[in-house]
Order: sequence, then C-alpha cells, then structure tokens
Amino acid sequence: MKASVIITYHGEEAFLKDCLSSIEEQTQKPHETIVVCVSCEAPDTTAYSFDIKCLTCENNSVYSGRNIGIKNSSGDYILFLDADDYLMPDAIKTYSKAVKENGEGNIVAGIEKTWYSRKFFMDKAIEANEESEDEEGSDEGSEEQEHEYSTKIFQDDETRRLFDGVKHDMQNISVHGILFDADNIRKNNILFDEEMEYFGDMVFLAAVLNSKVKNHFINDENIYVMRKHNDPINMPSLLQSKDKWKFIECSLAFIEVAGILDRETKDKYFRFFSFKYIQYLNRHVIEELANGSEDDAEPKKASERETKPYKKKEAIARMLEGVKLIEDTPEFKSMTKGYFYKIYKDLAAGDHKAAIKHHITKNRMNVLKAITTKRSKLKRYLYKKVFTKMKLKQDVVMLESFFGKSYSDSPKYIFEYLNEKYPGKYKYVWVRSTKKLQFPYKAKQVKRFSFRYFYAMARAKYFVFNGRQPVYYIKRKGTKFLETWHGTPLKKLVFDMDDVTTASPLYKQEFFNQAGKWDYLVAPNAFSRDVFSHAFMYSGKYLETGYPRNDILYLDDSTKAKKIAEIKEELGIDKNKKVILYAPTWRDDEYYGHAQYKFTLKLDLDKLREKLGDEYVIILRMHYFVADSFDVDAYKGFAYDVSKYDDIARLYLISDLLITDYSSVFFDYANLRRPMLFFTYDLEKYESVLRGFYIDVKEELPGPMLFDSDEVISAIENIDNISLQYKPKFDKFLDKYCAWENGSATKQVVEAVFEGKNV
Ligand code: C2G
Repeated sequence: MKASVIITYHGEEAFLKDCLSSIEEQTQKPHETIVVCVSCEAPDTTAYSFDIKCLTCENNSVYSGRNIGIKNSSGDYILFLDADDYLMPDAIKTYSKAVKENGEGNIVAGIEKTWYSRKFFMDKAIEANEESEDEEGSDEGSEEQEHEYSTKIFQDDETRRLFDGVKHDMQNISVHGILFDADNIRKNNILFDEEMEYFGDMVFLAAVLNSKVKNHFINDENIYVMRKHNDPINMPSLLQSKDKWKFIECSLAFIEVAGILDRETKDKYFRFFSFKYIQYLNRHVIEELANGSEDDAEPKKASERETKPYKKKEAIARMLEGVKLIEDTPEFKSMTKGYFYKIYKDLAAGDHKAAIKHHITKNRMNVLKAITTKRSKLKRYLYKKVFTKMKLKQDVVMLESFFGKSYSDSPKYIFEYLNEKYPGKYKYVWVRSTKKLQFPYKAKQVKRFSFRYFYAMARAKYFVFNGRQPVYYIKRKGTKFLETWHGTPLKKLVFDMDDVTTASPLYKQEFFNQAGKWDYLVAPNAFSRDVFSHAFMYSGKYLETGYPRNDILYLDDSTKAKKIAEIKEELGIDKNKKVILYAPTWRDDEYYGHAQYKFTLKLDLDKLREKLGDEYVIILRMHYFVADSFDVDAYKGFAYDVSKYDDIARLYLISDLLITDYSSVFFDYANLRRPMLFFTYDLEKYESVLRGFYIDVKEELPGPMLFDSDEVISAIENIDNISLQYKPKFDKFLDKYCAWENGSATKQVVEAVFEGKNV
C-alpha cells in the first residue's frame, strides 16, 4: 500500500510539531507526506528524518489545500490529516494490513478525540475528559433521545458503522480516520468544494459514497487523534467557530449532498445525512431567528462574503429548501415533534413572528421547569433577572479570598485598612466556603453560591477578590472589580499553558471572559505584570504596587517582634525554638476529584526531628487545594500542621527559614530576607510534563534545590554558609521580584480603587 498523507497547515507551529512527530514515529512509514501550507509560510521541517513535501495554497481554505494535496499526490491511498491532529504510532501499519486483507476500497477507522497534546495523550498522564457534552452544548436536552434513535434506525447498517464516531450533528461528519482509495477519487474526479467554508467534508464524503466504492471497517481501532482546541479565543477550530455563515452553509451543503447522491446511494445513506441535518437545524434555528438582519440578497459563495452582508431571510429560505427535501420522512416527523415542528411550519408559512413566539413560550416553560426543580437554577435565575435589576448599593464591598476558604491574603489587608481609614463608611460582605470566618471588624459573611451570596454579588458596588469570580458573574455598570490575584507566577498560567490539565477544558475561554470583567489587577512586580498581560490576556488597568498581603512583612522590628510572640503563642510553639516553614504547592496530576488534590509528604519527619529537633520546630502548610491532612500527633512539640491556619503571611513572620518547591510563596517570603530552601524532589516531572516555568529555576532561585531529606537536613545544619553563598542571587532576586514592595501596597491600592487616585 502506498499511502499519501495530506496535511493541511495554517501556521499553527506547535500543533504541527505533534502532527509530524506522529508520522516520524510510525511503525510503518507512509509513501509520502505532503504539507499544504494554506495562506501561511512553509514550516521548518529540518528536524525530521523523513521526506516532507511542502506545497503552498494561496486560497485561504482548507478545502483548496486538500485539493492541491490530492492533485500532487502519487500514492494509491490518501489520508487527510489536519495539522492540529495526529496519528497513533501503528496507524499506517494498521491501514496497510486492512488493505491487504480487504483489497480495493476505503478503509474506515475510528477517531479518538482529545483536549491534549500528543505527549500527554500518549503518556496517559491524565485521564481524558469524558466527552459528555457537545462543544456547543445542546439547546434542547433531547440529544440522548436523538442518539438512541440514530442507533436504532441504523442498526447493523453500513451507514451507522461509517459514521460511527459522529455522535452529534452534521458539523461532526468528517473525512478524518478514513483512508481513501486514491484511484477511485482520481477516476471520478472527486474534489472538495472550494466555495465552502464549513461542511466540505460532508459533501466530499457524499461524492465518495456515490462512487460506489467499497468501505472496509476497522472498528475497534482508533488510530486518528483529533484535537479539540482548548483556546477558542486565539485558535478556534471550525467546530468552535461561531460564524453565522455556518447556518446558510449547512443547508447549502445538505442540498448539495441530496443532489450528489443518485437513487441507489440515496436509499442507503440519505437518511443519515437528513438525520444529522435536522439535528443541526434544531440546535441552531432559534439562534438564527433571534439574530441577524432581515434584508435580502444571495451571497452564497465563501469568496463573496467579505463584500456581501449576511442575510437572515436568505438563510431561512435555504433552510426551507433543505427541509422540503425531507419533510415527509419519518426522521423529520419524529425529530421535530411538537415544538420544532411548529417552528418549521410557521417559517414555511412566512410567519417569523409566530415562530419566535413559539420559541419564547417554550423557553419560558423550560425556565419554569428548571427553576422549580433545581435550586441552583433558581438562584442564578433570580441573580440574573431580579437581583441585578435592583439598585446598586454604593457602600457595599464584597470580598473573597481563596474561594472563601480563609480570611487571608490581600483582601484581608485591604478590608482592615478600609476599616481603619474610613470607619463606618462601608459595609462588608465576605464570601466563605464551609468554615465560618472570624473578622476583627464588623462584616457579614455569605456562603458561596447561597441565595445571599447571589444577592450580594448582584448589589455590591465594590469587589475585592483574590481569585476568579463565577463565569456567570454579571458586571454591572458602576461597579468596581479589584482583582488582587494571589502570587507571582512561576508555573505557566492559562494562555501560556499548552495543555489545560485541570478544571474545565474550556478554561482559557472562561478565564478570558472573567478577566475581561476586572477593572484593576494588582501586580506584585513588573515581571508579573508582563506575564499577566499574555497569560491572562488582560488589558485592563494594573495597580503596580506590590502585594497588600506583604505589607505586614515590612513592619518595624519591634512591632514585628511583638507579633511573632503573639502568633507563636497562638499556635503553641515554644518561643525559644526556631521555626521551619514547609509550604509546598499542589500537583496538577495528583488528585481525588475537583479541587481535591493529594499530597504525599516526602520529608522524613523522624530524621528531621532527630537531627534538628533541639533547635527547630517545623510547621507544615499545605496548599489550599490539598485535601490530605497530616497526622502529626507522633511529632508533638516538633511538627505542627498549620494547613488550616488562615493567613500564611503570619506564618512567614514567625519562620526563620522557608522550605518550598514551585509555590509562589517564596516571592513573598523573600521580602523578609530570610533563607529559603527548595525541596524539588519531582523537578523533572514538574518542569517537563506539567506546566513548565516562566523562570529558569536553576539560575534564579535564591537558595539550593534539594532532592531528599538528607540534603534538606544538611542544608539546614549549614544554613549560615548557604545564605552567604546565595547572597548575590538573593540580591538579584529581590531586585527583580520585590522592588515594588515597601509596606505601602494596601494604601496605594485602596486609594486607587476607592478614591480614584492614580498609582
Ligand atoms: N499558599 C499557601 N500555602 C501553601 C501554598 C500556597 O497558603 N502551601 C498560598 C500563598 O499565598 C501562595 C498562594 O497560595 O502565594 C498561591 O499558591 P501557589 O502555590 O503559588 O499556587 P497557585 O494557587 O497555583 O497559584 O500567579 C500565581 C499562581 O497562580 C500560582
């Protein structure tokens, strides 16, 4: 078998690397690899040991690119590979085996979908996110029924096997995973329709099916890996694109498919295409009716779109044309029962208003059902429709630190300063999670996601948060949102991460929307400001002040001494003992569940106590995401679990030295100019597999990296020497990351936000 792999490439270099490496590592090489550069420069392919033919395509269309590939290919089979996708290592070998066993025809294999890059995917370092929902979500909630219906009508049918991976509507019909018989394509002169932008795969496939070529199936092997894009802001996939032209094109494509299939193939395949078409319409017709302009014109071709405006009437007319082809079929009747059927009938009668009215009535019924059966829905409904319509309370400040887990961090210090500076002027609402919080001043507390929380969030004028607010937070006019964030970035963040391994796969999109609602973002140093601007894509105002939470580290010596004594007493720590603070961060890949991370203590407490116990105590402080707690009973008087202690800044104060790893805590602790050790036992994994770092840790860290308990102990025994040795690095570090800190950040931040002063 001679397989030509045709890769269409749009300049996404990082993606292409994965794609080409997946070919480099094939257990059997393809006959040729063609990269068609669609409106972009040719990539550098010198790193690969196999021949790569680079062609250019002037027309900015993936379909033109594929056609160029077809015309310039010489294999007897063709495999289309998008540059953002990749192949499993045995892909070509598996296809080849299937060709040998079956003879002429297409080989249809399964596709696997993932949010991850190749390394992640292949290492199975993380469980792939269950693909529970369509990327665009379902409007109707009838998707499950529809899917059931599809498996019923296409049972044991070649059609169902052919489209096995096509769970959702017709947008998902693709040429991926199919090894096409090239002779058949050439003989029948089958090409992609270059005037299309979105549904070209479907039309191409229809033409292939109509050519009566045989299809052979390798059903149990997913050898094509399709990458879903985790950054729809900068790199939306065709599937994620919200372009309204899609709606016209879906009908045009469907009509074209109907025209391509002759009687015989129509009997065999058309039901499937209709089924997927109705699924698409049901999901998008409402959106189409609600948006867009009414006037008339006929800009059908992709090349005319820049000059001709989109017309809603045209879209509806095309849709009715498409619907006409199938309105008598059992699929149409069964899938448009009731609500959608009425909408199509109204539209066919030219009555848009009635169609919209039907939709509104149905929508109201849905909302009513949702809010009477689900409390969470009711809360959000009241938030959106009632609370946010009420007057803003000009004197209310809402604050949240670490998702309500503690009274701490910059919001705490801003709150205390506001109380001292403007006694009685503001009312405060703190967000808490399960634990009740304690404040030195009067403040209400609302449980996160309770009715009172939504009420406060709707009516407060000021917001002081150190993390993200909910995605559905409505930014009201006249409100001021102060985002303090919670650390100088060491680990790559949001848009700088290739693979999003935590939270929602659409984390980047969500983050972008959330950061777009912040009025101020505190920057602890110039380095962070620069990182935030690309990592968060934040373009609002920065407060270049240093961290309010670090002001406490700049108290004068006698106040500091008093505070240290007070905190040591509070924690029951012998005031004559020196204190080691161990504050590691969390690990993306070790978790029990959502925001419930595991942590295994790698410090040997027995050894530490034996060698250091006379002089030191150790306080263990886990990250707020870590769910594990430590049983330190056996180490009474030596080890203390302070993970639940609210404010880490107070722990910094009492600590004579810090042990951390990749946590941003050391950027803050450095302000005390006390020694720091880095217990980086899993550095390699953390750096290469996980997110990677912004800084060259080997160069910049102002203390040694240590890899086991013995090294830690010996470093502590020699701490004075180490401090001396690291002095030059420490000074450089202070210069770069602590230059803005001098104890006045809180004052400056408050003046900027509450008095409108420039900082
Ligand atoms: N923290 C803590 N105890 C720890 C670790 C962290 O109290 N053992 C607090 C510190 O205030 C720290 C903040 O949580 O500055 C953030 O912790 P990181 O370990 O840096 O991790 P993360 O929450 O992922 O934030 O820009 C900074 C990044 O967002 C990192």
